[in-house]
Amino acid sequence: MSSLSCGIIGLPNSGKSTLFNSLLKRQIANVASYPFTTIEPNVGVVEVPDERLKKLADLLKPEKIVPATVTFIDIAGLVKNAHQGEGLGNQFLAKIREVDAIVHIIRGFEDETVPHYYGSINLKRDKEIVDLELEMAEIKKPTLYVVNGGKESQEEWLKVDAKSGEGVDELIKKAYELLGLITFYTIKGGQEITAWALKNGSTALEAAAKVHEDMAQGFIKAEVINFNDFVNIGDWHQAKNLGKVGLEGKEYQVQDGDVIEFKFNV
Ligand SMILES: Nc1nc2c(ncn2[C@@H]2O[C@H](COP(=O)(O)OP(=O)(O)O)[C@@H](O)[C@H]2O)c(=O)[nH]1
Ligand SMILES: [Mg+2]
Repeated sequence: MSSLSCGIIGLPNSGKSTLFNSLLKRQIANVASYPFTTIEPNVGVVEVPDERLKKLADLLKPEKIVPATVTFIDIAGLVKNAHQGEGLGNQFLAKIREVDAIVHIIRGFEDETVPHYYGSINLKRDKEIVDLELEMAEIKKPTLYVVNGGKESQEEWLKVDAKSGEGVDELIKKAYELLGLITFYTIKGGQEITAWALKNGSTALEAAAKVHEDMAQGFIKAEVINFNDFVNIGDWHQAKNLGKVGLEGKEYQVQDGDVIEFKFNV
C-alpha cells in the first residue's frame, strides 16, 4: 500500500511544521504498512476526510473501515537562491523532486515573537520568492497555495490556521484533488469497507490491481454501482435484483464514487 505524496514548502517560519503537526492528528492508526514513515519523522500518512465512506459505514456497520490516504512531507529549508545552494538549498530541491504535488504555505499571521525571514508580512512577495526558486530549479508540479493565518485573504488561495488546525480537512481534500485522485469503494464480505484512491481516468483493470494483483491477473468483470444508487437502495443483492449494478469490462473508466465488486479467476 502506498499513497501519492505532497511536499509542504514555504519560507522559514511560515508555519510548515505547525501545519504538518496539525495534519498528523489525522494520521491513520496503522502506519506499519508504510515503512518509511516509521523512520522519517517528517512524513505523515493522513486520512482523507470522506463523507461517503461515513455513510457507507453507517449503512453497513462493517468491522473494518479503511480510508484513502495522502502522504504529506514537511520539507524544510527554502530561502531565496536555494537553487544556488543557499540555505539547505540542494537538499531541499532533491526532496521536492520526489513528491507528486506541492503545498505551498505563505505566512499570513503577524507575530513579533516569530521573526519573518524577510522582515515583514507580504504574501505576494513571499509567494514569488518561492515560486521563482522552483522555476530556477525547473520543478514543475501542481501547487496548492495556502495562506497561514492573518487577516489578508486572496480568493484563489486556501486559508488555514496551522496552529488550531482550522481548514486542514479542506486542505487534505484539495491536495487529493490536486493529485488527480478519485475514490472508489469495495465492500469485502460486507465486513470491510475500503476507500481506494485512484488516478482519475483509470480503468477497472487498474482499479482491480490496487486491491490485489490477483484480481487484475484473473480479472473477469467488475460489478459497479454508483454510490448514491447504492446508498438509496441500501443493499448489494437488492441493487442487483433491481438491475442497478452494471457489468463492466477491463476498459471501463472508473468514476468517482463507484462501489465495485471485482470478479476474478484465481
Ligand atoms: N501566531 C501564530 N504563530 C504561528 C502560526 N503558525 C505557526 N506559528 C508559529 O511560528 C513559528 C514557526 O512555525 P513553524 O511551523 O516551525 O514554521 P516553519 O519554519 O515553516 O516550519 C512557531 O513558533 C509556530 O508556533 C499561526 O498561525 N499563528
Ligand atoms: Mg519547519
